[in-house]
Amino acid sequence: MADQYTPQKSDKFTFGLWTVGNIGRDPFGDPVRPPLDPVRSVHKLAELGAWGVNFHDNDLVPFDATPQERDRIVRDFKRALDEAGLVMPMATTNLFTHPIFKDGAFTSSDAAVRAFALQKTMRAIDLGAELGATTYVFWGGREGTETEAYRDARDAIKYFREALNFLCAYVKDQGYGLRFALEPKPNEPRGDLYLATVGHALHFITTLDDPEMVGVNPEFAHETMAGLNFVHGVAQAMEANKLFHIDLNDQQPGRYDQDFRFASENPKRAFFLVKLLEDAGYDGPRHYDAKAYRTEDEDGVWAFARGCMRSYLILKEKARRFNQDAEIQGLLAELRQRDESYDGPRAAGGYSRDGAEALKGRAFDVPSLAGRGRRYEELDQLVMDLLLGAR
Ligand code: GCO
Ligand code: MN
Ligand code: MN
Repeated sequence: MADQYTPQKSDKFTFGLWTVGNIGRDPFGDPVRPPLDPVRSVHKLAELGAWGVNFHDNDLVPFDATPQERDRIVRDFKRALDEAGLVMPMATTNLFTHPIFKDGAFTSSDAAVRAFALQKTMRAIDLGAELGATTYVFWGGREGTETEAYRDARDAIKYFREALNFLCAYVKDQGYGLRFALEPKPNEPRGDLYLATVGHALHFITTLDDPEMVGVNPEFAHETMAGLNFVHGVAQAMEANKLFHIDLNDQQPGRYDQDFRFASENPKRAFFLVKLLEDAGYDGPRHYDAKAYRTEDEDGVWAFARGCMRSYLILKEKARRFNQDAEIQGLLAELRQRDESYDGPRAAGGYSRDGAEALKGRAFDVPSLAGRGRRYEELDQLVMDLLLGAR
């Protein structure tokens, strides 16, 4: 039944082929669902209101496909995209499934493996560009360690940098209009991964030959696994103009890599995320990197995909109501008025010797400043009322 939370293409929802196509294999159990034909996923996602799909090279073209097989698969897939009216805004490389990548790809200690990873990535970039991708994601799946006994982590970072500099140059040389987005993750599948958080990645980008070309693709589950606040990670990326893409899902801290349906575990944090994205006018894809519970059959997969988009749209509506709610806005205005009532020297105007002297000499009513409550209990309960449907 269509209602106001039925997704439209203009909502820019995208799914990875590997997400709806997840067959439910885990370290303890065999697949529970048969593989989904990518062409079927495209048609089904279009029917549900998604805007696009993304893939790893090998989600579409098997690792050992011949050039003829590759061309046939890509032709059929392109036709499906056209028929369904879906776009393919992001592409990426599988640098983690094949045993050759067991000790990493770009950061492998073996120079031949590093070179092979570059070759595979250039071919995958060609494929992505052919299908119209504008963002290319780098998730360092196996870029990490279980032991520090051999590879010096400083060398790993250097290898990573060499690879990205090489690939940025490749993309420019080919004239592809692609930007790169690094996806941090703290652990899984390796014991520890390099570029573990958004913060690590943001700094690393500043050390590249062409930092303008590279941003981040933060994932809800990844910062949450590390016990971090995902909203803060996204905000810092945005503030640095580096939010090139985003992976939405859900996760409980301290658990295995869950990739749950968006907002299913932490709806309040998801609300603040959606509010941040919408208030800031983020106009990139709302990409789901999540999977249906292993208990599900194919119908369950589509219920999962619908749920991801529906929850986003419900939270978007809640954010709109937050911004229009007279009581909430009244409280915010009162707080802001008080916060801005200080009239005197401060950091905002920048440093001057006179300003510094004036500030050093200024008398503050410390007990009164320290004593006044912030009213966040009231404010947060208004948010809870809103989220729980009581206002
Ligand atoms: C994970 C990652 C991946 C990447 C994907 C795109 O935890 O497995 O999130 O799903 O997002 O490889 O690069
Ligand atoms: Mn993930
Ligand atoms: Mn991801």
